This record gives sequence, structure tokens and C-alpha cells, in this order.
Amino acid sequence: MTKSKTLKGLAVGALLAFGASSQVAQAADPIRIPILNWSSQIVMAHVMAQVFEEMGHKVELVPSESASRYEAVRIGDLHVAHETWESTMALPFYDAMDKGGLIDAGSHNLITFEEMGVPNWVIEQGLCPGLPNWEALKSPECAKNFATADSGGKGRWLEGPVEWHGDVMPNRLKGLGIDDLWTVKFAGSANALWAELDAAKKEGRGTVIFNWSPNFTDAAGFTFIEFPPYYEGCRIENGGTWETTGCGSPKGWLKKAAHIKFPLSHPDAYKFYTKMSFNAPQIGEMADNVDSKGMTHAEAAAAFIANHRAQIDLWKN
Ligand code: TMO
Repeated sequence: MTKSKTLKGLAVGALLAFGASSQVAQAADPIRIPILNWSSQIVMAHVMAQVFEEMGHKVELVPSESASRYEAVRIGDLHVAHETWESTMALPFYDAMDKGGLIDAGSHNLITFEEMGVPNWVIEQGLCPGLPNWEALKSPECAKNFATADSGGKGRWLEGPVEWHGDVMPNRLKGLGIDDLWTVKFAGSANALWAELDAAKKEGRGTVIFNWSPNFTDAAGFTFIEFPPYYEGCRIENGGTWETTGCGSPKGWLKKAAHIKFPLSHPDAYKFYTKMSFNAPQIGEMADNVDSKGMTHAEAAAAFIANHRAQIDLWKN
């Protein structure tokens, strides 16, 4: 990559030539972990940072963007992408793998789902009879219960930040032929999605938001809408057509991506990373520590490590 990196490499090489321990090489090259904009991803970054520091490494938490982070992993600007959700990130993950430089370091121990849905009270209050079947959305009476000041009289879907999945949801509405009744707005952050749940409840209107599982909302009562089944290639983004892009989201994996030289530059940290495999309740716990309990991300990570110390220590060995 850059000149400074090459020079740093030379400096480490010189130190090693004088018999310095590998500890010095590790300290000279921090492990770079991306920070995105939803809670479990950030808490897991802090969990890894705290564990790697226990192991004697230096760590940098690097503010990053969802899709472009795979190119950063590929060229070594980042060492890891530790929460790679199939539905929204498989494309940039495999693109970077094709080019060379990104490796698959295994999966977490769960099935993920990322989909539009409603808090259970929307169903209980009868705001859109027929949900969670998507065909309920074809009703103008339903759509008008989901209108907001900025939705031009249509029902509003509140998507996550546009950088998460671009036009997938606007294309979904077109593919289903319901874009005359519904429109997509993008939230600025995950927190804006949770604020929308509170606001809609207060205002007594319906709300459809993008959400995912595992998440803290698993416990709070949230129902995903059931769309036509997903299959590989159905979305416009994956080569599909306007006839097929109304498909829903896949039940998917949650992978760990790594820079190809991470196993060589930090073998013990890489070994931990390949063993590290969280399950659904654990990822929910990471999010819940922040979004329900109000901890900072670093506090949430420390609490999580304390709660799972025996398992973390097994992965360190
Ligand atoms: C990637 N996300 C969990 C926010 O859908």
C-alpha cells in the first residue's frame, strides 16, 4: 500500500535482525478493527480489542463503512470484518475475495435474518390486517396508516442507512408493484430506527422498519414481514429482473473476513479470531447491553467478556 507502511515494514525487519522478540513486531503493527453503526458490531469490535490487548497486541478501532470495508480488508488497511451479514454484505465480501487478499475466517454459530418488519403492537392494533403476509401491504387502507409528514401520502418504510444496502428496498417495492402505495426513507443510523419505534407508538401510527435478528428486539416483540421467497440471483443487484426482485431476504450466515496476511502477522490473534464464534443470544446480549441497558460500547464489551470469561479463555489457547 503506502510508502509509510513499507518503511514501517523495514523498521520492524531491522529490529528483528537485531534479535528483538516477536512481541516487538506485534506491538509495532496494531490490529485494525472496523467500527460501523449498529451496536452488536461495535461491541464485538471492543470485545476483540480488549482480548487482543490482553494478549499483548496493540489495536486500532477504525471508523468504517459497511460495503467499502471489504476492499479495506483486501488491501490490509483493516485486518478483519468480524460481522459479515450474508443478506447485505455477501456481494462486496465475495468481490474482494475474487480480487485476492480477503479470506474467509469462518462463521459465527447462528442463522441471521435482515428484513423489513413491524413491532408486534402494529399487528395487535389491526393497523394492517393480514400481516405478516406481504400481500396485506397491497391495501390502500393499510398503507395510509403508515404515512408520515415526509412520505407524500404513501405508507413509509424506514430503511437503515443507505450505505447498508443501497436500492434493495426501493427495488423490492417496485418488484412487488406496490410503489404507488409505499415509499422508502433511509434512517441516518441504527438509533434512528429505534427512535422511530418509540415515535410511531406515541403518535399511534403504524411503522415498517428495517431490522435484523439476532438483535435486542428479539425479546421486545418484533415481527418480520413474509415476502416471496429469496433465491440466489432474484435481486436486481444480483442479476435478477423486475419480475423477481420483489423477493425477500435470505436466512443467512454471519461470517468473519480477514486480511490474507493476518495469520502471518499476528498468528495468536488470528487463531483466536478463527475460534471466536458467537451464537444468537450472545450477539443479542452485546446489542442489549447498549440499546436496552445504556452501557457504553466499551463497558458492554467488558461486561460481555466477564460474563463469558471461560469461553473466551478457551479461544485464547
Ligand atoms: C447489518 N445489519 C445487522 C445492520 O443489518
